[in-house]
Amino acid sequence: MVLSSLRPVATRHLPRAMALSTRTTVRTPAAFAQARRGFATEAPKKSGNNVLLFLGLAALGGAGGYYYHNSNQSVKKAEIVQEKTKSVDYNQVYKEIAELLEENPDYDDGSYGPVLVRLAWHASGTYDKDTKTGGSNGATMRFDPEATHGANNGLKIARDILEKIHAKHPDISYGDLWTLAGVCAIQELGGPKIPWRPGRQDAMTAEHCTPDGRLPDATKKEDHVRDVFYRMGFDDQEIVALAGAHALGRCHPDRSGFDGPWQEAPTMFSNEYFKALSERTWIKKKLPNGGWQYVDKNNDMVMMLPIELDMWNDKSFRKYIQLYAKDQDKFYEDFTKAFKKLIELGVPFKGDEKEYVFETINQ
Ligand code: HIF
Repeated sequence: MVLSSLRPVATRHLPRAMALSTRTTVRTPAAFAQARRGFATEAPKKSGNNVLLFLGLAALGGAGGYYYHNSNQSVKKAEIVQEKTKSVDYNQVYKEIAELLEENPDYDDGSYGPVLVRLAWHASGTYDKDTKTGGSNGATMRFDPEATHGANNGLKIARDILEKIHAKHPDISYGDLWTLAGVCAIQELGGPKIPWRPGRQDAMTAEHCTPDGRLPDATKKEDHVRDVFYRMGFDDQEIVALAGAHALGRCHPDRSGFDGPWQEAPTMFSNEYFKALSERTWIKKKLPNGGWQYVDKNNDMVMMLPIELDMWNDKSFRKYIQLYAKDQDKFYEDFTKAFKKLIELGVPFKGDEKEYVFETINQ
């Protein structure tokens, strides 16, 4: 998603999450296999130990309970973990995220909302439907190398602010926390209600990280957008519906190399992105770093990425851009479905999870 030649060298980062979250669950053999499949490519290195542990716990008559991988943890302690897992108050988590969105008026345009939406999408948008790897399950962006992939520049800010919430609700998985935060930000900034379900499990090691290059590169052509989103299982209409999220937030020279918001109200979710793309005159502007972007001829503070004008010039994409520019309700309806699909890609739901439709804090 970034102009690779412009990428600043990201600081290496060892997330606190690595230290904080070191357990996983073992249930029946089927659930055990499911949990393992749910993460990413290969099996963890210590799989032999895990199988032995499982057999040992099964011998204790423990199948059906939740246990630590660490064999020095007692069954009794493990049961407490199960209890705590069950007790996550997702409504409260939503409320606390909503309350922190505007806690720092000096940050960007006064809201952490957009960067939280980007975190939820980058955690999810690594999904590959063929190999069933990537996606928000596992929250692998906690680990290097994924944390330092150029496309994820700047997302440490989002991960760090959510640590405060995780510290108060340690039993929520990071994948659930990050996606819930994206939903919260969209809703609190005036977007549609996005039904959300828990069910993501934390990967424990960096070996579950996805390879670099799965997220879009804004300097490439519209076919690249198709390659990336078709790989996740989206079609053209869903891709355009998702693209409306660029009504929110801005580009940062020190993150992607691009500069500015897509329209003048970057903390308000609306169909303004589609209106801007279809109604304004976009001209090329050179950037100090040697790259270029489009800017509005009448207001060069607002921008479009090179790939977005390519999308506008693509007939199939254009008809949906025009549709959503005219019909905000239709945009909200289609965005809701597409964003829910995005954050649920590859999540090993058991099927009995409660689905939440959170109330906004000022409701
Ligand atoms: Fe973005 N996106 N995105 N994006 N994105 C940026 C910022 C945000 C692409 C590129 C960029 C989606 C798709 C694509 C958000 C949400 C979504 C930035 C700027 C770039 C370059 C990063 C920075 O400098 O801080 C490309 C090429 C995409 C494929 C078309 C999604 C649909 C629009 C999936 C999506 O939801 C949000 C929100 C931001 C703003 C982040 C901020 O910190 O303000």
